[in-house]
Amino acid sequence: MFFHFLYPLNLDISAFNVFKYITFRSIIAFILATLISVIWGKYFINFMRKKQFGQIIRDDGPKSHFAKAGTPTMGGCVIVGSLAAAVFFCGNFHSLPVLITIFVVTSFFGLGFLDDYLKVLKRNPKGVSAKGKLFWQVITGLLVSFVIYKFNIVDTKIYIPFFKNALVDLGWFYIPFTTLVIVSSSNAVNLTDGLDGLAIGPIITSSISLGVMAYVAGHVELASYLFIPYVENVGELMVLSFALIGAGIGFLWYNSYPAQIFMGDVGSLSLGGFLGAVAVLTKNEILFVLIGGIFVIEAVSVILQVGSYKIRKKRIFKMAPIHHHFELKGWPETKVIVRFWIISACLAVIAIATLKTR
Ligand code: 57M
Repeated sequence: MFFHFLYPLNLDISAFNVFKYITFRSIIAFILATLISVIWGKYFINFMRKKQFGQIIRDDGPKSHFAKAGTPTMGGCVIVGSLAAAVFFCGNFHSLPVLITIFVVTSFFGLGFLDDYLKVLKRNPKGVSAKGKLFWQVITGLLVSFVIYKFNIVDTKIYIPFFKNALVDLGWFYIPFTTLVIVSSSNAVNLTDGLDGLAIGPIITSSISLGVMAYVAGHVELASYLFIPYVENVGELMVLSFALIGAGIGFLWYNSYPAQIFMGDVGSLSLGGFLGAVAVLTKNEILFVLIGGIFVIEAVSVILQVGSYKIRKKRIFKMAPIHHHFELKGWPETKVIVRFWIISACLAVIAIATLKTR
């Protein structure tokens, strides 16, 4: 609203000219989202506790998790709600990348909410079937990827870090490729969300990286100077990324060990979709493997574990995803979490550093 209703008044009130700047609106969005999520989080937790809408703990998991039974979940409503409120005030809805990202988050929020609603409120442990979830995600991904391809919002070339020139032009194959990026990102974040703060930490570091990438990719001079693809209006995704950083920090205030709330599928699926969509729209589909490295490691650990068990009838890890492996090795939960955060922060710094190495 600031951009659409206050900035046009800058001829009468010159101070409103600041609302033109992405950086200014990003900082406001960060502050707003942090305040809203910290304040709202407290009331949401109390509400979920009063209603006894708590997490059911599976009995085949680490014994240490049994104590978590009944912890309120669906905290993703607070994260995405705070993100939405901050973007409502600070966003630029003329930006197609912004509208596309909002669509992905909304669709995956709806999927996650339905899954959590069935599991937590209706006490149906199955929730939405795995096939049903994947179908919903793939349809969303294909829709978004087709629009990106059809309206040429980004080019179909794939760029890899350190190299100035494109690796390959995928042509129409860019549609399934970008669908894969968005769907994989959503599911990888979902798998990662298995310890207190383990998912939201890398979501915050990834949002910092992607926010910086969005700003430079949407800036004609900077994009040219750094030899990165320019994408019209993609800089506005910095506002959304900074809003997510704030909403994530506010959520972490409560999700830090011992967690008072979990984000639920409503959070993990939607925020994973956010990261995947922003990675595609900023032309960082490959660099995102580095930026979201923790999510990649977690997802690959599951693929390897399931593959190994199916082929060799033997496990590689004590338990997958890999955070459980370290838990069963005797690492305290907090040590696993903070060490994964450290890796994620290092990957974010390296990713940003690749901007100056093309
Ligand atoms: C998403 N959900 C957590 C919470 C969170 C194929 C297989 C790898 C699938 C995977 C699975 O079920 N993944 C589902 C992970 C769950 O967290 C809830 O789910 C939301 C995220 N979607 O917001 O609402 C549990 O995680 C713990 N938790 C915290 N703090 C948090 O801040 O402690 C979550 C958030 C919560 C809580 O205990 O209940 C989860 O782990 O299910 N399956 C697994 O991850 C299981 N692994 C497994 O079966 N491995 C097998 C094969 C299949 C690879 C093997 O290694 O041989 C593990 N998870 C559970 N039990 N719960 C181990 C068994």
